[in-house]
Amino acid sequence: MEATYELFGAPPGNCIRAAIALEEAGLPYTVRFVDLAAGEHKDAPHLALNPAGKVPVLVAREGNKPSFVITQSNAIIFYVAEKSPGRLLPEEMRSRAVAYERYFFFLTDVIAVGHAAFTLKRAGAKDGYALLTERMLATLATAERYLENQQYMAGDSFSIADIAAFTIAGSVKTHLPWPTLPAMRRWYEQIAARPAVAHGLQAFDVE
Ligand SMILES: N[C@@H](CCC(=O)N[C@@H](CS)C(=O)NCC(=O)O)C(=O)O
Repeated sequence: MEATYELFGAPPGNCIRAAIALEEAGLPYTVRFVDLAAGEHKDAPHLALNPAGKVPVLVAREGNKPSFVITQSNAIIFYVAEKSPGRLLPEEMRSRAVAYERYFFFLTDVIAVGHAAFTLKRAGAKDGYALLTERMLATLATAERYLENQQYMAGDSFSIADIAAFTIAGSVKTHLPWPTLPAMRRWYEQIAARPAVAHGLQAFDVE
């Protein structure tokens, strides 16, 4: 029996990346909005799925039975990529290694730094926040070089590297020096126009 999927989540980037991956993979899934503000992620039904009390969580179902539960947005994204050969990762091994390289560049050198900056902001550490934000934006801008001679972040096909890059670029859109980033601007508009990306971005919008 073919599995169907439920993605438990909320609007922050970790969940949005997982939703875009499912959309781009074309896997059948439904969204289960978890109200973080109301503390729903700390309630017993959610803790039964993820004892860490976090989102996203992906539940695979065969019939009515959950057959598989996985947490951690990046584990979800890789699982989804493997379920949809060629759609989120190149099949050729070296091209795939480049996609990993770029994906982890955005994840560890840009997104993680952005998360650290946000934590400092919440702690009132203004100088640290400014320093890490500046570093994150400068590092993100270096991705211009990936796009000078190719259409996507990791070559000639869309990949998980584009998902990571697009969500972080979108969240700091108004702070990027776009006049100096012509290739990234072209790429950003092209990724934003993908229907699967647009659907994934709105996955956790509540009416
Ligand atoms: N490394 C985890 C981070 C998960 C995470 O921190 N999720 C946030 C939302 S983006 C969350 O559940 N926050 C609620 C909390 O920590 O109480 C992942 O990538 O899935």
